Amino acid sequence: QPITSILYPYESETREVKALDGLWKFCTTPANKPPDEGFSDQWYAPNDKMDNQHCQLMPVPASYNDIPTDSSIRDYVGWAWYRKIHFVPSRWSNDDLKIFVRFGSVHYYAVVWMNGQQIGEHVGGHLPFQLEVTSALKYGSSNSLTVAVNNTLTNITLPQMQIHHPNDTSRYPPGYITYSQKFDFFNYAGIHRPVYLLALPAVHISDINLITEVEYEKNGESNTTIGNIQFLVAHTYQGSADDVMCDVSITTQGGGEVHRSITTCSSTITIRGAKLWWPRFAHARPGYLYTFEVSLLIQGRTMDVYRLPFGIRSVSWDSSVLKINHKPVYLRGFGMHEDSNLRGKGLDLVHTIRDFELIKWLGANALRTSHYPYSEEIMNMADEFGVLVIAETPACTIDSFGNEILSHHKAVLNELISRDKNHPSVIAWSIANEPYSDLPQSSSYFKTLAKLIRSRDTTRAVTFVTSRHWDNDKAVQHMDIICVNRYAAWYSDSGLLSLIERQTNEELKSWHDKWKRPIIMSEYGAGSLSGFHLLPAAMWTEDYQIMTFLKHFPAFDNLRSKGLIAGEMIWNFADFATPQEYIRPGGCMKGLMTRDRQPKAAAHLARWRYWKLAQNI
Ligand code: GCB
Repeated sequence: QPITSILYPYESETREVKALDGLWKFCTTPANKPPDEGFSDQWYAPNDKMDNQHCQLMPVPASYNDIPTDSSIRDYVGWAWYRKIHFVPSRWSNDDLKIFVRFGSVHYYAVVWMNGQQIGEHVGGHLPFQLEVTSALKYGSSNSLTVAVNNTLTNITLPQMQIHHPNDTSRYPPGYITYSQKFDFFNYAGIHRPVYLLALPAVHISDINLITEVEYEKNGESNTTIGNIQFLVAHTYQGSADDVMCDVSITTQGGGEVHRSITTCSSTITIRGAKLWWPRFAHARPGYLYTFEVSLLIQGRTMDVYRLPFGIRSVSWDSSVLKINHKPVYLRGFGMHEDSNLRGKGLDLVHTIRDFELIKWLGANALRTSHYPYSEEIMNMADEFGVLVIAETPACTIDSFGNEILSHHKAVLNELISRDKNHPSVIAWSIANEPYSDLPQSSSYFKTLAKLIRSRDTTRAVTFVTSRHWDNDKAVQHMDIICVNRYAAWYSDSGLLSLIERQTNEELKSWHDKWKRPIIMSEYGAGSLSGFHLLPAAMWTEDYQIMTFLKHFPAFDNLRSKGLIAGEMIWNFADFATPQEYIRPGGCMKGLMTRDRQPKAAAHLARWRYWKLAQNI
């Protein structure tokens, strides 16, 4: 795995960024060829061996699955090849620069060549990686970037998938392969997030770690808010540590400087009268962001400049509630998916902004990045909008806890924390969604991962999302907060709406009584087909989805009044694609929004609820 100190690719006076997004050449491996044909036939070679006969144009970023009209591409499993011809300016041929290619994410395995030279690979479909290409480039000339992408999931990938080789030739042709997945979303594939070339100073800032803490100081009648910002700036300078200093400033949104110092690159800054970052509708304007600007000085000379937006806030919790800036906050939100029509899981800024407009419209203050890390652009929006985020790994429904999956899970967590550690919006790390945490071996597995997270970050809560029974879950004991998914009157007691209130009260109280930790209802809901109505309400109608919510709300109010619940999150923000299954009419229909982001009737009810909760924080 490449090094994962992965600062967002902002430009500055010392950093140039060139987007390689747009149309790329794309080919899958023909069905009559061996799966590794592209490797043996050297499709990565600069003389463009990607056969024009079966190649086509493909937009980047996007999933490739839903764009062509051919089901063999929608359902393709194996190596797919992407190629981009691009120009590199001659001014980049400079000993003082290093050039990198940076991928926001490629699902799932990626092998990368520049001008026929393999420059690296990456495993895992949801996190960025950056590879150095300085010596592989042709400057002042055109260059050929090739990426081979493989979406095959197995028992040791996250998420996991089972591959079957049925040998019953009365039903399947010889060599036939089928796949079964436990996770409930379509395994979209391709280059999902932006691709950039970065020209960085040879000696550059490689990482920044900011930790903020908040204090209130009483001065007679008034309170002064104090923000402490502990920072660590990492760099690539190899010489003596005595040569290195950092010129650090902190500026407000209006551009005013509230701090400036030339210091060692690891220090603490105190801001009296700090404006805090708050979640939406908490105590003041949500999402206040300062800019942390740092110039790396080597023997007094500026080598690199980087500006990082950040918020001053603290996260804490007691045995029943979460606190931001030492004040209780009740989560009202949902689980989401990166999913949209035609684009699949490809980043689409139209959708990103629309989703945050809808989050604002709904009066929500929290989301979970179910069931994998979302794009950096979405995380940046959560910071801006004051949305609290439970950041989740792609470990959805894992059922085996061996060493191989553990070591990949560790790598993913390390990459996730490296990427998202500076986001004020992130309040908790979710190790997994609905693992088989009733199995005894899950205990040491989750204990190990919780320890890893705490060794890297003690400022946020550690959790995972359980669907097990409160009395037989073996892994929640290692968590700071407990997230529970439960589908009363849907997956259990289907159609029996009258049982919801009792079951929700009993269930969540039992979790709290046993563990005395903040409990979040992280999923509940019902599927509804937009426009389908029946009275009395029946499953799959919009009426039933509304009734499901209406029956949960009194239980939540009761539990909340007794300090037994710290948040409620609807499943799901919007309808999303799943594999073809007889229990799903074309996708998971539990969205408040349709897949094209228009409200279903239940969205108006959720909006009424969330605005009401927002008013009596
Ligand atoms: C769950 C899963 C989620 C599914 C949902 C459903 O428990 O966490 O990924 O989409 O149920 O609708 O089945």
